[in-house]
Amino acid sequence: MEEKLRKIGAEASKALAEAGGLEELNDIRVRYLGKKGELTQVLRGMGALSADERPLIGQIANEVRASIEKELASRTIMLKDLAKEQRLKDEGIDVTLPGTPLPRGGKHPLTIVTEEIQEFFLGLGYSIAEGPEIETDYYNFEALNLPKDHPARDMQDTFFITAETLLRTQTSSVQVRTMEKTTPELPVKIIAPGRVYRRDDDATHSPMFNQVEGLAIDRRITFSDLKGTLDLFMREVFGPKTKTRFRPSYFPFTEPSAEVDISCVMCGGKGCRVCSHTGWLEILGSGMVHPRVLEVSGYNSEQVTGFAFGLGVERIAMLKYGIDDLRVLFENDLRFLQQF
Ligand code: 2NM
Repeated sequence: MEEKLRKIGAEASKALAEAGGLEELNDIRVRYLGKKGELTQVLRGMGALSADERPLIGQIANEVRASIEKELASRTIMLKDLAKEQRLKDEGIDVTLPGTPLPRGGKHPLTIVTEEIQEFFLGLGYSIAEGPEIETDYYNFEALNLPKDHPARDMQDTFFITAETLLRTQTSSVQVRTMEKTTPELPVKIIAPGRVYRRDDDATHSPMFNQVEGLAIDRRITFSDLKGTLDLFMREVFGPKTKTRFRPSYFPFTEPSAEVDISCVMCGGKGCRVCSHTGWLEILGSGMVHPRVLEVSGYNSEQVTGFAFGLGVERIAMLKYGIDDLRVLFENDLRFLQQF
């Protein structure tokens, strides 16, 4: 019996050394150590042995089992390592190969213009303020000196959602919200960029467009501050030769109000098709903030004054880049976008 055990041990050892894969190792384990395995069979026969022989054979049987288990374990580790090495070799990535080139994106002309405007005003110490596009009638109209029956509401055909909520027609609502939060602190110097909505749709009007409005409030802000700031601003956006012209106008939220024109970017003021032979282009609206707007926003209009202005980003981009149809700005045609 001892001989038989030793033989099983030797056979198992040989089989393990020759095994080429993990599956094969498992077969070997089952064949020798399994319930019906060879070693187990031999041990079953131990009942027939005499009491003297039993301990010795038992010891040998345990030795053989232990040795098979040990070899099985080390061979398993070895084959696993080998398999892993092979896998790493197969999956190897050559990091020196050139990558797949991705086409480079670019900024949309409206983003370029908006950012340029923001940079200019940040440089003058203004902050950027934002607010909701779905507004209440109060912030979009009432607080801006436009009560419900005011005829100037017709200047902005409005998308109403309910009687009291609407898509904002201007970002002035952001100015009011900011003043409410800031009062009584001074100064307030903000610009409010963002989308606004009006019921308009043709080559120069879109139902959604982008606006930037600015607001400066402090003690002793004057119309000269408005003129100086906007004159500098226009020369920054349209070049140092740009001349500005301030024309009296009307807005319900400013008094006095002024329309700002610049010398035509196409002809320099001589007169051409772009400026309808006037030499001037209408660029933005502005004015001194109406005392009522200051009061409802929490400021004492006896002690503080302010100026405000608003411009359409699409219109500026069209003039700056010579775009003659507004709609190309929203079509996302790469042939257009790649020009910027
Ligand atoms: C414009 C023209 C003139 C304006 C007024 C205000 C506020 F909130 F201070 F009253 N924000 N923006 C304003 C003034 C906007 O857009 C053509």
